[in-house]
Amino acid sequence: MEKTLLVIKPDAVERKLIGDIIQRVERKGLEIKALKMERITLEKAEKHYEVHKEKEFYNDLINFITSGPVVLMVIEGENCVQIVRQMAGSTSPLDAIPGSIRGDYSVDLLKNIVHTSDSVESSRREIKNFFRNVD
Ligand code: 3AN
Repeated sequence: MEKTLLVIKPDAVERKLIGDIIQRVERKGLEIKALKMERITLEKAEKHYEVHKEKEFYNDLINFITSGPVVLMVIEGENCVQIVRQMAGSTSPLDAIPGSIRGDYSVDLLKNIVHTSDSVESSRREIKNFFRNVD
């Protein structure tokens, strides 16, 4: 069954949005297979965002994602990669429509509440980086 990684970023944890975001996932009917809260190490953050290494915002991204605790969850369900991305909303605050998580809670391109895997392939890589016991 398809799986995806959803990360509740440090800005959302600080703003006490953990419960809201978990509730959205549950209400949608998706299965939460694993869930934990931790502060991401520099090593894991660099691995997670390796595709952005050459981008000008890379350092800001690494500093932000390691700035405080995050909540990581593995979600399972048919087509869940695409479904959870739609629930998260577009990366740009100008495109993230109200009703989506980013559309409801953020106007900031960097501090944008959640991360979600962008493909089945990257979800496998990302889940492996953070969860040892999820296949
Ligand atoms: P998404 O998280 O929507 O898949 P990506 O993978 O393109 O977006 O970017 C990863 C993260 O990098 C975004 N969630 C956002 O926090 C940050 N980011 C993307 N583009 C920019 C940018 N131009 N300036 C600052 N941060 C950015």
